[in-house]
Amino acid sequence: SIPSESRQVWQKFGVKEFGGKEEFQQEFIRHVETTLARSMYNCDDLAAYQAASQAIRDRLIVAWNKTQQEHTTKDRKRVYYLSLEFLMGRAMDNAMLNAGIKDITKSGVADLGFKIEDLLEQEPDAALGNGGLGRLAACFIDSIASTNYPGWGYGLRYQYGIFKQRIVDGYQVESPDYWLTFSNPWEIPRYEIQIDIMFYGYTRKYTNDDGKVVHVWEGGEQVQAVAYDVPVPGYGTETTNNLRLWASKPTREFDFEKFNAGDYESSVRESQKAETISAVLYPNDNFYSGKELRLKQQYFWVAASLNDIVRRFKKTHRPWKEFPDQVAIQLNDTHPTLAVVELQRILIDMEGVEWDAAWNIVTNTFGYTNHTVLPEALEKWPVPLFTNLLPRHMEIIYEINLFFLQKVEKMFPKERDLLARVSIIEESTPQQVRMAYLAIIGSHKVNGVAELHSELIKTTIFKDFVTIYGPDKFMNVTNGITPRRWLHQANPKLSDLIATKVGSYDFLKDLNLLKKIEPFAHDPKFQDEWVTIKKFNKARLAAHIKQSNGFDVNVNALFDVQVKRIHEYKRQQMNVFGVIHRYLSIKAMTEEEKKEATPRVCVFGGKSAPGYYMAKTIIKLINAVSEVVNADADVGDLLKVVFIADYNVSKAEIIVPASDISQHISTAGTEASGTSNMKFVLNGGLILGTVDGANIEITREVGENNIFLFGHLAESVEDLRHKHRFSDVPLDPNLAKVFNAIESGTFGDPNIYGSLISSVTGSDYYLVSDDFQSYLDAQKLVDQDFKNKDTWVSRSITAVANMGFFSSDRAIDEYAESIWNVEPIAME
Ligand code: GL7
Repeated sequence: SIPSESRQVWQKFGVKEFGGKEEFQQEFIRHVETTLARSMYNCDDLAAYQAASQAIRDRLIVAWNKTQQEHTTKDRKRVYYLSLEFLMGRAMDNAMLNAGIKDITKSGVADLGFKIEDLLEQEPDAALGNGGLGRLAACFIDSIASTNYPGWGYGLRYQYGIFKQRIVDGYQVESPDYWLTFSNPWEIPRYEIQIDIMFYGYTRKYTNDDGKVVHVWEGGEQVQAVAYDVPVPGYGTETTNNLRLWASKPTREFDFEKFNAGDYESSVRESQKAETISAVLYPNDNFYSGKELRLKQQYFWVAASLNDIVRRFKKTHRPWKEFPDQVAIQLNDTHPTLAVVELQRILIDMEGVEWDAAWNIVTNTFGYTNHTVLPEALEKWPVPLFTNLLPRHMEIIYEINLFFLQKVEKMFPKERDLLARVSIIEESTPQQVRMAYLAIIGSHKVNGVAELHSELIKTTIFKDFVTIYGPDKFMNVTNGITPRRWLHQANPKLSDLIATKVGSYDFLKDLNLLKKIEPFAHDPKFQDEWVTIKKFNKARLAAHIKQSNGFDVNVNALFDVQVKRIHEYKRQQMNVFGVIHRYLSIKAMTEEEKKEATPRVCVFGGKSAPGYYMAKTIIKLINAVSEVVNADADVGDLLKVVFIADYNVSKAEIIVPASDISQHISTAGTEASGTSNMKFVLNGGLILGTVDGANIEITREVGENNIFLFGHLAESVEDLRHKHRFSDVPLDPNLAKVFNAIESGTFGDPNIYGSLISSVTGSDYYLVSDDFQSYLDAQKLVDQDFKNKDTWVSRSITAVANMGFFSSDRAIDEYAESIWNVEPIAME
């Protein structure tokens, strides 16, 4: 360490956070001229973005260092959020806002000849996630920092995030998202933090001098994990936490022997193979595909993270049994479940802890969040593949399973079937490792993400585990969203208006303060301002549509939005069938009737998994309908259909504030929570939705009058499906008309849509026909109610006023209190 006489020099010149505008400008120019080696003669928007972000980054790093020092000195329990996805979007605006330097930067760059908005546009999205699950992780780490909890995220530094989507001839076309083309100012490479990770090989055991059986895992392939740290600044606090992302690289650059023997190509092959581990994000949402590379990613990430966590713990020289007092680890879905096994392995094989003591530590450390009940999304790994890749882990899983089943057998000696049902190993050919069961057995708490969902997991997929562990192990933490990004950044004008009534921006830290606008729900002046802002946001989206899709939409029309991953269970097909029904109705209207109709702009957006045929067909149909409807002179402004390509976080920030109605219309019981539903309502849009996921709690908070609900309830779904399987259920007559139009070629070659139609006329697993009439009725009500501008705006204001519960700060407080047992550390 530095000798005390030298420390004065350090302290004298220690980097300080820049205070005012001029200091920012000085830093900006320094980065243009040195970091970028440019000057005012060749500084374009991109270079200006890079220089500004470097200046902001420096500031974040100062706060980051302080926070980490403080947390280490205070030596209190930390939480680690393990997620294979962090759908962060852009960082710059958020960094400025949270660090409280937005005004300085804005006017600072303006003096230098730039517009802050243009600079922000230069940043590529960090799209290291698929959809809701990944965005939830991003909101959560924002909240963990903003509420001063000592917490880190751990993830993978994919070189390619979620693919880019283009629409060609109505079809989705994917291309790689190489988001690291220009160096990424928001990460700090930690080349010195390198961890060796092993795969394959074999295990053996021997008895040591003390007569103890020792297990070793050796041989096999080795790669290195290198850390990249992303500072996560809290809002209105100095706390700046860390998101550590791992990248894979070869242990040796290349094979010298092969190289010297003249075999250059194969000498570099090994090193390229190592790099593929963290190269690309798997593009599936709510769908599991059992690829070996995916399991490799999971182990690579989990092993590197645990190595890091354990190393940090060992520095405190505490006994192992205190590990759970210092460390809480949250498993974001089953993707990191191997961490349970890896920690047990470290403790028993490397640290010499006895099995039972080790297992106690493990189960007290982990919490598991389940995010879906869809069977096709539940991870199961074939035992042969698993054994080959991770032989020692497979042995430990057998042991965990054995002890668990022995316990169950003792508790329920007569129930033979129960053992097979709850075994971690599914007795299929080949056998499979059920990751969700392993996660439950290895954790002290299991939570769902909205009330209905948390009830459903207890009564369906995890029912037997409730019998075994009792109900207390299972709980609910309803999801939330960060109001910083999803209100203040996405909708600055609304945030400003709200602040005039709340008296400050404190609602961005305590969202329940939104209640203070409720008394103004019927105030004409406030209503006017509210409506003006919605119009402004609609115009902003209209401009975007003009630019990306090339046509105009009427900003006075009702903006009806469904943007989310394309999935049969989310039922975009029902939406587009509804649009066709609307189109046919308009075609049949008299001129008089047309005058009475409510004009609509139907906006769709979302990606399909590249291998998901049905979802791709839905995209094609939306685009085909768009082409026909938008070109039909009979329709005019009454209906426009828009598919916005490449929906991502940045586009959501433009789309969400512009909705009058947004659709969250999953078959009841299938959408665990949904989080965009919360974003839309927080921005003054009303929901058209089913009684599913967080829609239910949103209804409770905002009141039944301020939401449009329809459709069958979750409790009826099984019966309805049964009816479809065992009897002839007639097709809904309005849907039949829609299918006739498609089949008669109104939207091009009908053969394209054959499977889409027969999925409904056949088993109708997602109950599109069953819910269709109810959906149309709800839509009709929306049309009528939208005409009454006064009531509409008061409903919008009332809804926003009651959204306080859906802040991710509240969700994080609940996790901290009832699962992690961690406390905030205020910075001194
Ligand atoms: C999801 C759910 O589908 C979604 O309803 C939920 O809001 C989200 C976050 O909890 O998790 N589960 C899942 O596997 N994905 C989700 O988005 C991909």
